[in-house]
Amino acid sequence: MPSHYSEFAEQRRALRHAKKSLQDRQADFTFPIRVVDKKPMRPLFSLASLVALVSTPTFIFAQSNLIQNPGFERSMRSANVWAGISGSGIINAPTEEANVLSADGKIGQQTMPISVSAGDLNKDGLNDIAIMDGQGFLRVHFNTGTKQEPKFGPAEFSSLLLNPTPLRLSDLESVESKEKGKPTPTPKPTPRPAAAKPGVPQPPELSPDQIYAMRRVQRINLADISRSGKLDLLIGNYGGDVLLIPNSGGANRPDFRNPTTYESAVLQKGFDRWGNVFAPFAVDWDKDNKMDLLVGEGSYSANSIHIFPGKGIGRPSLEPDDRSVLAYGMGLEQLSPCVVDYNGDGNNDLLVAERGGKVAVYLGKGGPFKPGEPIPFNSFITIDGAAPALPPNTPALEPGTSLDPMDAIKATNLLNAGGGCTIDSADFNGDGLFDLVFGKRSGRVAIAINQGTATQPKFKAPVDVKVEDDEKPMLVPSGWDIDFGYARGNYGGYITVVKNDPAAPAGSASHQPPEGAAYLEAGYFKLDYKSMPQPTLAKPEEDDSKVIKIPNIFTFSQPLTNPLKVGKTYILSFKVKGAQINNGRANLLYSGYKKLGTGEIISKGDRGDVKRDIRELREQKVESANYSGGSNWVDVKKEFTVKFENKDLADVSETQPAFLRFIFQLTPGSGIAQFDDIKLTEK
Ligand SMILES: [Ca+2]
Ligand SMILES: [Ca+2]
Ligand SMILES: [Ca+2]
Ligand SMILES: [Ca+2]
Repeated sequence: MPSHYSEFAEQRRALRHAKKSLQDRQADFTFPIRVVDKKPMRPLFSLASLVALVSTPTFIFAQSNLIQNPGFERSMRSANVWAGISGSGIINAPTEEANVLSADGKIGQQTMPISVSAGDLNKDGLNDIAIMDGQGFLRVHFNTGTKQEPKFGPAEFSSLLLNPTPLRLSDLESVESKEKGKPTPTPKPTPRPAAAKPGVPQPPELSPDQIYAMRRVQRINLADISRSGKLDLLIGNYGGDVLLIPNSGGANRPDFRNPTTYESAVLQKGFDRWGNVFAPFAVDWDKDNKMDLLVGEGSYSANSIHIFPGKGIGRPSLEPDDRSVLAYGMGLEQLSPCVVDYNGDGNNDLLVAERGGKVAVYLGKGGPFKPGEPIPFNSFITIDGAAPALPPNTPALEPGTSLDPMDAIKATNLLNAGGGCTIDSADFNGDGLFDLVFGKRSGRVAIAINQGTATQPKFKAPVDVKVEDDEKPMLVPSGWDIDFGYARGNYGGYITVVKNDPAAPAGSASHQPPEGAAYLEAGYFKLDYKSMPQPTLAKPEEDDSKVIKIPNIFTFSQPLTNPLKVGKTYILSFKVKGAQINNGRANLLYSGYKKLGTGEIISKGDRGDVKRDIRELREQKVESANYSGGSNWVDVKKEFTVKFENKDLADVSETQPAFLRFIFQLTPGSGIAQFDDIKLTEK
């Protein structure tokens, strides 16, 4: 497992959800009503930490409390996702997984690299690094160094978030909100614009889940499309859309915002898509003073670098008739292009990163681009510009020809960014030679400085980029699942454990827990950006009662390891403090379940299919405790008796495993909520 996973414990959860369909994620997020047979529950913490718990005097109380880690005494260090730095001071952004073609020819889930693009976004003469992360946040690490020596600051986020991931609640919780009179509009599929001209295929009917999946795996390129002197943003995605997001900021203060509608930013006019996992790159390839658009792909098609020759200034055209192949992948996949003059002959050359992390070189011939005349593969970049160290059985070459990429890739001394990567170039040390920057599968960014000459570039192995910052880490509570709205664009939001320790993370002045030595806190970091405007929360769409798109909702939850006993009375209690908390509630969800049939084969289906008797009874219940916070710690208590209304469940003696979720809304930027001493005990 890549090390960044442990550094992003919370994000790992968020992104595990992000890679699945909405339906799958709903199953994850919701109350586990699908549990049919009682299975032994996985322990929420290791034996070692259990022993540690036993050795503390609080164990007497912990024994009767059904909540694990009820006072947040146990926690794990986690990176602050808003700073974009791992615990070891290295740039790190969340990744995502997608279904793509693998080396063995099968479609399967793979971790996709983050996307990078380099450029001087704030016009201070130093090249900055922009990242599109796995959730679809554009974050920039501005270069705070000198012309000769780059240094990078913590991430600054733009307000762009094209594909937020909603929070799904269970049926029960939604029933509860309905009782409060909350409207439940039916979710509307996103409309597509009408076909632009006759003969253009009609828009496909896509479900919200499909639309969500298509808009993932965003790959970016910064380019001055409008020739305004500012860098605009091109985005390709999994579904094969290419979008243009104009830079709406000032000359040295870039700003990227959500377009009025997603469709208004899509460059294609029609709906037919000829590839996927698109990686756009805008450049005047043939130097005719018209910006051309290159598009790398993908997963399932021929995998090539395509070119749409420019017709003028402004929005590039992506009409299907204008597409030509600039370079064939010839077996290389997941192609990410960038353009440099590799050999210093004045003609543009093409560098293409592929799914193995190697970089293919295609040398340009110069002159106007002629459709039907793709440029040939030349070589892979080697370490130190050495001759490729090829296996002895490599076919001999005719003079003036190049190896097939599938042979050339077998050399043992190729530059490699550590598995599938994205690529861009910029001069990071002011020597006039292009350097390379990679977005990696680990969520890190690596730079390879060019140590060669204008005609013979030379690179050492790429080095992960560090960040100069003293950002304090977060502490994720063990045994709890937390959601501070990252996936919905809740900029600056956090949930962390705060310890009674002067060096503890952000929090109240006192840091004095009402119980033990730690408590849980939700709130907002002050985002002190130097080069970008403060990002703003997306306008919340109208929420379904179960599908929450509001950014500033926070949750923390835990499945209970033991069932509740029917007929017994329990007390749910906790301590809470804070300001500007809205709609705060703690929902304890439980259900009764009973099989009515025998579960044996009772008939055969039409085609001999076995049909089973699956008649069963379920009743779901929720007990809620409301809270709003205040300047002092307040005790909240809710007493309830476990019972079911359905008389047929009368002989059920215990519930299915129960689930506790705290859910609340904080005023963006200033709301704060603190929790401690959470107990669920039998009376
Ligand atoms: Ca800069
Ligand atoms: Ca051109
Ligand atoms: Ca060249
Ligand atoms: Ca350089």
